[in-house]
Amino acid sequence: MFKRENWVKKQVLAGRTIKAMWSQTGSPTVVEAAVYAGWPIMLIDNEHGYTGLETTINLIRAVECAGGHVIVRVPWNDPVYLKRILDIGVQSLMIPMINNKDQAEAAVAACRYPPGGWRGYAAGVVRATGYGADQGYGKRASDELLIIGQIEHLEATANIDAIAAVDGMDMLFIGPNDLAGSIGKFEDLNDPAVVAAVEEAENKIRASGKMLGGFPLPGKTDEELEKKGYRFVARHCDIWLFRTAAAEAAKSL
Ligand code: 3PY
Ligand code: MG
Repeated sequence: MFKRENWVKKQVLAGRTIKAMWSQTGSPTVVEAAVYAGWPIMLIDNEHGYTGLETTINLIRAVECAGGHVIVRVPWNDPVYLKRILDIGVQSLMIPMINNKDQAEAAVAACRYPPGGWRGYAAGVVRATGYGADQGYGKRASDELLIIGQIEHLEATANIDAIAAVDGMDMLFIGPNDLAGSIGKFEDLNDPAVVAAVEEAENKIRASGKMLGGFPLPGKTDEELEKKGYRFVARHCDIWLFRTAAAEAAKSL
């Protein structure tokens, strides 16, 4: 019988560090090619990417058809959008700008069916259940969620302990660009103040016991993050890889 399990969550709970490629292009062909090229997890960026839900479904189909898995970064901590992205079958979500305990609790509640939350119900007809094929989904759905909150503001770093204490906020992912902007160092990731703010966030997240995610600051490697205890690293991005390769090829013009 149809039953969707969260492979990504299983990996991180087993102590493995996952690596994902950001998908910015909104192209099912590109994400499919990335999975075949060796990337088992695509991080579909619907915060800064420009895909709507219909395209997102087709991106997910392409990734899954090639044997891969998705994490979707939603545009914002918005219960309406969260409900819809969950209904299309996404189980691993990244949510931007989780700055305090209330925002973390609201995010988790929007993703969980009652009694744990207040996600709206249409399990009998949505893609998440195989359009009704998985009749046990409602009772199991919350356990299969991997909710990743982004720590990317000065307010958030001050509140990491309280955010991490929220049940269901499984992982905290540092966003160095927005964090830098919030401390007056916009686009200056090498500034010592930014490096220190990222380190402070890393230390607090590790001490909290919640899983840590992010991407390397300039000059750092994925391996360095793994050694620091990162369970999720997302550095490469489809459009960036294409643009870099295209610029290289253009040198011969
Ligand atoms: C940030 O750096 O602000 C992020 O959200 C990561 O893309
Ligand atoms: Mg950000």
